[in-house]
Amino acid sequence: FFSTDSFDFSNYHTIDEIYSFQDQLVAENPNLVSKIVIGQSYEGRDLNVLKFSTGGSNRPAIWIDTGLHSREWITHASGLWFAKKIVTDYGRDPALTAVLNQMDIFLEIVTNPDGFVYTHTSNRMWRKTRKPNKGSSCVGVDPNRNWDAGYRGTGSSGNPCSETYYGPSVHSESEVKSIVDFVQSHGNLKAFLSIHSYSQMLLYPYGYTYTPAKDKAELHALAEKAVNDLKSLYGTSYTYGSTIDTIYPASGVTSDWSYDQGIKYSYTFELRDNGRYGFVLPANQILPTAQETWLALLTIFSHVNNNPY
Ligand code: PAY
Ligand code: ZN
Repeated sequence: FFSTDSFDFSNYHTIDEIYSFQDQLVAENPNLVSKIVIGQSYEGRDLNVLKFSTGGSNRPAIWIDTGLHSREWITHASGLWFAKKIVTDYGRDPALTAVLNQMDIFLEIVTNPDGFVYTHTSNRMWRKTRKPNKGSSCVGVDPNRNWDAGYRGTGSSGNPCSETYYGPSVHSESEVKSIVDFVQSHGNLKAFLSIHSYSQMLLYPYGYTYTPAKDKAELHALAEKAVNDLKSLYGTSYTYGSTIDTIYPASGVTSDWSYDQGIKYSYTFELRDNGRYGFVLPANQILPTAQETWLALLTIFSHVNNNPY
């Protein structure tokens, strides 16, 4: 009923529009894209992951998630653009083609669907999941404090009313647990890129400790290269470093978990802007944000592909 060629990437979209886009992209590119349902959200919505693969079985793979925090709309919008970019550029862009000839890419665009619907219907600034908390009138858990990596540590809260509530138990949120199960059963992820906004940062582990990651030198050098490439398009400046040194202490975050699972290339992106518009980034910044971020992603993809471990 529509072609992804006519999809309006320069505006924000509802979950129904995003899910239709995903299905249409699969229908148009059956040899390259498929959709995997890795679980259901608390309110029962499918947790959809797009798989980009040119063959093989259980190839080394790159994971990308956007929208874990529902108010960070620029990340879902960028994820949609990345999905289309991958199918457009495969076979045309030599760097992406080389990556996809050896690796798969998994992309979860609406990683917190209940929260995302809530940002459209009730509260544009909703961050957390929508699971009720026992003994509290406050709803939701911070899905970026719920992972088994320094769980309940510094920079997370035990108060269900807090925006950084770590939840009743580790991986209590099905939006988190579904990824944990997927990643562990796949067993061959080599990069894990979690995309948030805002602050214009490229972060690597750790957030829960000042102890440097054992691969810090390599992660730092690659981050520097990625942010330089990002900046080359529109001059957007990113800072980079470990989460705890660069933004603040944060425990139970996604990329610390993936790193401690042995996925060396674990990063968190904080997209535009620096706070002028914050989470409510004007739609006219979607395309430039997605385009510049893509350059950083490609740099990381190529490095991962060229440095097997
Ligand atoms: O994953 O490295 C990480 C942790 C940092 C993020 C977090 O607090 O979960 C940073 C924030 C985010 O994207 O959620 C930054 C934004 C601006 C916020 O809400 O503070
Ligand atoms: Zn976030």
